[in-house]
Amino acid sequence: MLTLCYCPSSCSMAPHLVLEEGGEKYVAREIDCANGEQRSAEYLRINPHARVPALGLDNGDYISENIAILPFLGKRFGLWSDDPVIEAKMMSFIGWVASTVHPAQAHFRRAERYATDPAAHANIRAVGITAFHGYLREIDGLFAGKTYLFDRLSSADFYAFVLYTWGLQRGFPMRELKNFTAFNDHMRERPSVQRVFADEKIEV
Ligand SMILES: N[C@@H](CCC(=O)N[C@@H](CS)C(=O)NCC(=O)O)C(=O)O
Repeated sequence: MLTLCYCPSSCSMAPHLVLEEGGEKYVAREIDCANGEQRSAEYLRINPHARVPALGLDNGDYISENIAILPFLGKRFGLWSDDPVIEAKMMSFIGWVASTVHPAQAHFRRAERYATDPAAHANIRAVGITAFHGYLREIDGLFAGKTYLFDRLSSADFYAFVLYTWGLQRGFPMRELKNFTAFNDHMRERPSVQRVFADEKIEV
């Protein structure tokens, strides 16, 4: 059975949503990120990077990083494409989110990770906010005229959905992003999304 190590409201919500959508029985293990459990000796054996998500596999191994976990789960649950070109585009999107969009929000949420001089933090935060907002607008463009990012619902959509939720939680003017908002509103109707919001106590 699969096991997901997650922290509520974090990027691990993407695989959490995909697991719920997949419908297979799995174990959801909440890691107490607020109190540093991700840095405990026991968790470092699961993921030496001290981050969530980590996905425990049927054979007891673990994989970390959304860029590995989301395609893995997508393939397992039919939320992925067999077409090599579409697959490459899915990887392109997931890679861009993991390497660029997610770090932009770390710039405004965790400025201390990017400069030891507190005087620099306000500037790092401001740059992160502008960059993150720009990326949200870019994603809005990707949804123009589309229900999903690719030919059908995929694990990449759940990653995009997490970014919309973060946008709401962080006070960005998300309703101005018409295409992204239509996607969000449609996704919010899915029972899988409602179950994860209830489990992770998300109220936006
Ligand atoms: N590159 C990783 C990033 C994982 C990551 O930064 N996870 C955050 C939650 S969104 C985390 O574990 N934070 C705990 C901490 O920073 O100590 C991925 O895409 O999976």
